[in-house]
Amino acid sequence: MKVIWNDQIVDRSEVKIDMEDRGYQFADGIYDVVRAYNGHFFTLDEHVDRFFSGMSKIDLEAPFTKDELKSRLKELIEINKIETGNVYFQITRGIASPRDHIFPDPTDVPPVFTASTTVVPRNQVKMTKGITASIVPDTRWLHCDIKSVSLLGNILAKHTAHKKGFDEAVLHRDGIVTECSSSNMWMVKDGTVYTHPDGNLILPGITKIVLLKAAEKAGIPVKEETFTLEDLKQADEAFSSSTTVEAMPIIEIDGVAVGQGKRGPVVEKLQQHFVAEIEAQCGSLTVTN
Ligand code: PSZ
Repeated sequence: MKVIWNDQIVDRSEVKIDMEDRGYQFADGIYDVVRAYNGHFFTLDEHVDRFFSGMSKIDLEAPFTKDELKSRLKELIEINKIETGNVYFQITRGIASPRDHIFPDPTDVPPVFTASTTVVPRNQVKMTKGITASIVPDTRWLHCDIKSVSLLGNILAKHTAHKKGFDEAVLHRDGIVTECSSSNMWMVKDGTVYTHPDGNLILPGITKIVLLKAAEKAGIPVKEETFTLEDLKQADEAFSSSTTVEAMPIIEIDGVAVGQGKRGPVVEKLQQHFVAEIEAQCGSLTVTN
């Protein structure tokens, strides 16, 4: 498998990451993950737009244009022959030694860009069966809209849920559900779908954008409004969304069934529309359920 390292495509073993890289020292960087189906990227423009917006939020100037980045990523999946899989890409503020909290002058210190691929099939069994989750306090910082390479708050929450035997962590601040540790969070009550509005407390998910459009097409009412842990307890359905899991039913929270304790009709309808959108962009999928 080849990877991108700045302006080269090389074997991973050839990449040299400096210990004074600000990504390593300070988590001073931005990343994104985009999915390919049938060898074609899905929502690549949206992921690249978010990546550029993240860079501008941390005052990091891109060393390439959006089009240059897109063609480089396309080149990588072609070289690695990725049909269905993920591309992880990240940029850091470069190598500045000695270590200093103050940003280096970007004319002296170029950013460091890397990208790699993994083959990941769609997990249709899980998408049908659903997953379990646990409620965990959201102790992250107040810039959750930035897809920072610092995921410590997210992975600590995931670890807390995993230790207890649950698949995902549903995060809350003072009883208000924000999102999950690596996905956006949704609930359904009386036919209406609820999800936290964009802002500094959640990541503006690309899958969320696709699902909002899918709901509109399906005639399912959506409210981008906050909901509480109490609301979630009364929900008919719950699901999470991300690039890797698409729309994933959450059938149990802390051992208590959500609604009927199985995938509900609203998320199933959204999944069908989601597949239709993938097929429109990437060609037909083999859907088994
Ligand atoms: O490999 C990784 O680190 C990935 S792949 C997808 C994610 C992480 N996460 C997406 C994510 C998230 O981390 C949080 C906190 N909220 C929402 C999402 C969903 O974003 P999209 O839909 O753009 O993947």
